Amino acid sequence: MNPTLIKRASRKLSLVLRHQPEAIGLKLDENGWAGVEDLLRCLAATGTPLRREELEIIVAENDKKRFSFSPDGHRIRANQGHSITVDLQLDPVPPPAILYHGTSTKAIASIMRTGLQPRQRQHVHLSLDQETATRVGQRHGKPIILHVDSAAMARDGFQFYCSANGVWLTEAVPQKYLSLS
Ligand code: HQG
Repeated sequence: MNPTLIKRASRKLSLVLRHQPEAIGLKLDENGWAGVEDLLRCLAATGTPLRREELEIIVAENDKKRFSFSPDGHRIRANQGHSITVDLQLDPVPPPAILYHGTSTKAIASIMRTGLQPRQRQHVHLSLDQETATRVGQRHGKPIILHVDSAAMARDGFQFYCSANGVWLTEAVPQKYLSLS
């Protein structure tokens, strides 16, 4: 499959599986799943025809493993990043001692006042390493990395989740757990 087509289809999947399923007339269940047949039908009806085999390639080759099929292969969902309310049924897990959040320099003053907020998404997204956090921050401008004292947060009762594609998630990070490198 042509890499440009894969990228374009992947963007569309992110849009409809995380943010606006109604844009193609699709319905997600409460856990964020869409029926694969429904998805392909809705995509075709709105000008993005895709075959099942192509969808499988997109899911397998997606650079961040953003999507998963259900074990029986009949359903598909985004692994994280939703703005619509879905219950991914992730179990809380103990986090590594330090996690990282990449953001842009222009957001720092506000973050240091009010902590990290999920903004449009369901969770604050945290990275396991600084390289990943830098790539996340670059999407917003000049990147800057915040260190999150996740060990202290866990001791204080905050819950952490790890998505199927290895992104660490938590509800919010109060300012006192944040430091600049
Ligand atoms: C910032 C990508 C001001 C926050 C990535 C971020 C990730 C605040 C922005 C995933 C703030 C939200 C998520 C506060 C947070 N004041 N700014 N109090 N609290 N912010 O895109 O973490 O390619 O919703 O620092 O790889 O950048 O989509 O979150 O800059 O995993 O799969 O508000 O998206 O993955 O931006 O990225 P986002 P994010 P995908």
